[in-house]
This record gives sequence, structure tokens and C-alpha cells, in this order.
Amino acid sequence: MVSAKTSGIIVKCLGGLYTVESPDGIYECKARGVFRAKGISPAVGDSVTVSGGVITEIGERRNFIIRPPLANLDQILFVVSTVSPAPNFLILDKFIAIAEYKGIEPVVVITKTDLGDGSAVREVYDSIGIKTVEVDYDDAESVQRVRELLSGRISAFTGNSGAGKSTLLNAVDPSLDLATGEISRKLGRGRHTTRHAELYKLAGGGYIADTPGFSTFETNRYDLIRKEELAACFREFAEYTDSCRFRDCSHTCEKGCAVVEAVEQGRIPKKRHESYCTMYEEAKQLKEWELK
Ligand SMILES: Nc1nc2c(ncn2[C@@H]2O[C@H](COP(=O)(O)OP(=O)(O)OP(=O)(O)O)[C@@H](O)[C@H]2O)c(=O)[nH]1
Ligand SMILES: [Mg+2]
Ligand SMILES: [Zn+2]
Repeated sequence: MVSAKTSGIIVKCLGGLYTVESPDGIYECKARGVFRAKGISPAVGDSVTVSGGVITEIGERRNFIIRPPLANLDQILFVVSTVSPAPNFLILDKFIAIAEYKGIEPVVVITKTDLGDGSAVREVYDSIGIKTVEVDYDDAESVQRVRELLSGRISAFTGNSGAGKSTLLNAVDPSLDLATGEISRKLGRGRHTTRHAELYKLAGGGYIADTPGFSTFETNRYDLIRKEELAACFREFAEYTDSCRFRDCSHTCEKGCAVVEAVEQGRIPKKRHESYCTMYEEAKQLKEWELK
């Protein structure tokens, strides 16, 4: 019954039409005109109230990513392949920093472990308390671990094109039947331009966003982090930043910097600090208007 009042979650948004999944069914809805007047647009992932086929209320957002527009993510799974493409720590750390900034749990998923060794990536993130999973398609248990991570939560997959995101999602839930390989890349570009995001309900509970992939360029243009806020996005720095000699320490190269010292002593992975320093330099170049 369309006229009844119900609440649910927006799973798809296309041309001003929203698909809302609620416990009593799926509704195709429009948004109340007043939202537009206030400059609010409902997004995939929003918890909403629907009445008479119209979205009348939007629940407060726990978090929001701009591109693709997704609200209320519990976690982002960063899919990294051991080879083709090879891992890029800087890009990975940029995405992880954005997730931390927004309070979304980052998880690192390592694929193509049959073609290369995933331990270098795994060790870095294990050591700083970020969850990692190595996927090996000859080991059903590893796919089961991903399934369990996704169960009951709203998640998004991201990572380089060709890293194996769709392959993994299909293994987790074969009913998704996502395109993989070359076909996917051709379709991917088309979908990319439409900025279309969609949440799929998983057989094991929970929702997963099939996104066209957050590209490198987008990290630089959207979701910028100020240099002063960057250290807080590197969780393993937290126990040291209060012990630096200077209060305005940038944690890049200062004398008496407790972070730099921890890097030298091997208590913070060197790779992570390198990413931090590069991002800090980039953040320094940002103009105020870019941070609006
Ligand atoms: N050997 C091996 N090949 C894999 C593995 N995972 C994925 N592949 C292959 O890698 C290619 C790319 O996989 P996709 O799942 O399409 O990658 P994707 O991340 O979804 O790529 P986009 O959709 O373009 O972003 C496909 O040919 C897969 O068969 C793996 O664990 N081992
Ligand atoms: Mg894909
Ligand atoms: Zn410092």
C-alpha cells in the first residue's frame, strides 16, 4: 500500500526517483518539494520516512561521501590486488584517511593472492589495527570472512579498476551477477558519468554499494583534508602526537617529533609516514576556497 507511512532506506536514486526498501516492501518515491527548496537532496543510504509515495523525512546522516553520493556507510572495503595493478600505498592511504576523517571504518581486502604475495600490504595495516582480509579463491573460508564482514552492515567497495572488486562481490553473493573484466571496464565508464550509485541487498544481510570506483583524481578534488587535521586521520599517530616537542609540530621532519621518532624505531610503518608527508605537502598547497 503506497499511502501507508513507513520507513526504510534509499537503495537507488535515478532521475529524481528514489527506490526505498522498507520492511513491508519496495517503494518508488519522489522527494518532498521542500527538500529541494532547502537544498537537501536525499541520497542512497539515507534512512527515510515515506508517506503516500513521497519521501517526507530524512534521518540524520552519520556520514556522507560526495562522489558517488552515499550516506550512512558503516565501512569501506579497499580492494588491493597483489599484482596487475600493483598496490599503491599512497592512493590507499589517501582513501583510508578520508574514511577515518568521516568516521567510516576502513577495511583492506587483498586480492590476487594466487598471483603474488599479499603479506607486505597485510603487515602494514595489521600493525596499525586496520582490519585486513586476504582473499584466495581456493580457500572458501577467506570468502566467508568477507561475507561475515559485510553481513548486517552498509558497505562500499572501492579500489583500482581491475583489482577484483566485482569478482569478489560475485563470490560473496553469486546472485549479484556483476560484470567483470573487460566488459566491466567498458560499462564502468558509462556508469561513471551518470554518477549512479546503488545499494544491493546481500543474501547474508546487509547492503553493498556497487560504485564505479573512486578514482584517484576524485580523491584530490573532493573530500579534501586540511593539513592541521591530517595527523588525526592516521590512527597510529595518536599515541605519539601529544609528546612532540612543538605544539604546532607537523610530524613530517621536526626535531623532537615523537611521530618521526616512532617511525625511526619501527613502531609506525615507514610507508604510512611517507604517505602522510606527501599528503601534508599537498594539503599545504590548498587554497582556502578549495576547502569550502
Ligand atoms: N588470478 C586472479 N585473477 C583475478 C582475481 N580477482 C579478479 N581477477 C581477475 O581480474 C580481472 C578484473 O577483475 P574485476 O572483478 O572485473 O575487477 P574490478 O575491480 O571489478 O574492476 P572495475 O570494475 O574495472 O573497477 C578479471 O579478469 C578477473 O577474473 C584473483 O584473485 N586472482
Ligand atoms: Mg567491477
Ligand atoms: Zn610531531
